[in-house]
Amino acid sequence: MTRRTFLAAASATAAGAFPALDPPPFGALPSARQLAWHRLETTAFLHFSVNTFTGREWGLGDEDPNVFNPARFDADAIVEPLAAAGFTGVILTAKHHDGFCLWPTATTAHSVRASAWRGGKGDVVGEMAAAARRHKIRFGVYLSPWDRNQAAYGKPEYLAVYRRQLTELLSDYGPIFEVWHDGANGGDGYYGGAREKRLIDKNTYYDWPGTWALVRRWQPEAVIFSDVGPDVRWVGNERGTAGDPCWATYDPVGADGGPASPGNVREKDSTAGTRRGAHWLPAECDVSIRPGWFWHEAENARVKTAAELEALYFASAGRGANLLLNVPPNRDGLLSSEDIQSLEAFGRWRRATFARNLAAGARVTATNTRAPSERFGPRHLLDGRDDTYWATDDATLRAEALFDFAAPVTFGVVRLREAIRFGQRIDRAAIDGWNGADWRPLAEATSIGPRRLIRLDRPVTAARLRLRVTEASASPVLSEFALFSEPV
Ligand code: FUL
Repeated sequence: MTRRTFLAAASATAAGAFPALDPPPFGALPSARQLAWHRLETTAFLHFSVNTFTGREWGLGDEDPNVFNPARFDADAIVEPLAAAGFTGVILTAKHHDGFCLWPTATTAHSVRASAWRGGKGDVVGEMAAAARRHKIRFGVYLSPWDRNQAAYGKPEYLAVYRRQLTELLSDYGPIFEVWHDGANGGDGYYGGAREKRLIDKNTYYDWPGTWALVRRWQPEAVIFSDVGPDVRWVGNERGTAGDPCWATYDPVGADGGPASPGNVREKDSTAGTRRGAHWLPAECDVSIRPGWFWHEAENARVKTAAELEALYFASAGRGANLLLNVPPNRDGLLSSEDIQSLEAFGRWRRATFARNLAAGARVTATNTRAPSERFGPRHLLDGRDDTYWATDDATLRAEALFDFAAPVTFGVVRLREAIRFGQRIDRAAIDGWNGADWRPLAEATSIGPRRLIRLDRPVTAARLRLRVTEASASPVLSEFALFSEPV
C-alpha cells in the first residue's frame, strides 16, 4: 500500500482498524452498552400506578386494584410529545413500591388483571412498549425491589417473585434499553395483611449479582441503573443536577463507609463521581417535571417551565450525565396539557438552538497533532461525527486548537465532546475569543466526557477562537467543538 492510500484508508475507518496508531486508552473505559446509552442524552420517566388515583407518592400496598382506571389511556398520546421534544427513550414504573403491576403478571393477583380498567384485559407495559417502538424511541422498565403488597416481602421467598417479574418484563416486551432498580427498600407496608414494618439487609437480601445476571441473560444490551450501577449510577439527588465536575468514573462506597449496594451508598460522592475511579459508571439525573413523581391535580400549576427545563438540561446532559425527566400520566391516562405545553416549548428551543454547529465552517489548526495528521487532525472537531477526533502525541497533555472564521460568528452555547472510548482524559479546558488585540477568556470547563455544554451569560461575537486543554491526565482526544445560538 502506498503511504497515500494507507492514510486514506486509516482516516476512512476511524474505529480500531489501525489500533497501533490510536492513542492508548486511559483509565476505566465504557462498555458498548454504555456508549449507546450516552448517545441517548435525554430520556423520560413515567410514574404511573394506583398512586395516580389515590393522590399518594408511596402507596402502602393495600390499594384496591379497581382504583386504577385510566379511562382514556393512550400510550401514543403519551409518547408522541416526549419523542417530539427530543426524548430518546421512556422508562415506565412497571411496579412501584405499592406492588401494583401494570402488566398481567403471573406472579401476583395485584395487577391490572384485577382492575376494572378494560375489564381486566389491559396491559400498560405492552402498550407503552409498542408505542415507544412506533415513535422510534427506546423502552425501559422500573421494577421496584421494595414491594409493600407482597406477603413474602422480607422473606427469602420474595426474591424468586422479584426475579420472575423481572423475567416477564425482559422476555415479553421486546428490546429494553434500561432496567431501573430503585434504592428505597423496606419499611412499613401492607404485606398481605400483616401491616408491619419489615427491614431487609440491603447488601445481601436481593443477591444483586444474581439478579443482574438475569438482565444480562435476557437483555444483554440493556444498561442496569442503581445507586451503584453496574452500568449507570444515580447522581445522588432528585433535583436533576449533576456535579461540576461530574466524572463518568465512580467507585461507590456504602453509607457507612463499607461496601455499597442499591439503597446503601454515600450519596454525596455520587454527584461528582471519582476522578481516576476504577469503574466507568456515568451519572443519570432523575427529576420530575412536577414537585411529585406521580400526577396530582394540586400540582398542575407547578409544572416546570421550558426555561426551567433548559436550565436542567445544561445542569445534567450539559455536564456529561443523562437527563431522566419524569412526566407523569394523569388519571385519564394521558399527559396533562400543562406538561405538554412545557415539553413543546422545550422541544422548540432544543431544535432551534442545536440545529446547526456555527463553528462548522471554521478553518482549524492545532498546536500539536498526533501522526498521521489526516486521521487525527483538528478538522475532526467540526465534522459532526463521534467516531473521528483530534488527538495529540502521547506526551502532549496541554494543547490548543485555533478556529478562524471567514466572518464573525455570534454564539451563546459551546459544546465539547471527548472521544470517550479512549477514557475520560481531560481535567480542564478553556475557551478564549480574539478581540483584535488580545485573547479574552470566555469560558472554562472541568470534566467533559461524552458532552460538556457551556451556556455563556450573554452571546459573544468573534472571528477567532481558541480552545485550550489546560490540564489532562492523558493526551487529549476530542471529537467535537461546536457553537450554537439560542433563539431570542
Ligand atoms: C425514589 C422513589 O422512592 C420515588 O418514589 C421515585 O420512584 C424515585 C424515582 O425514586 O427512590
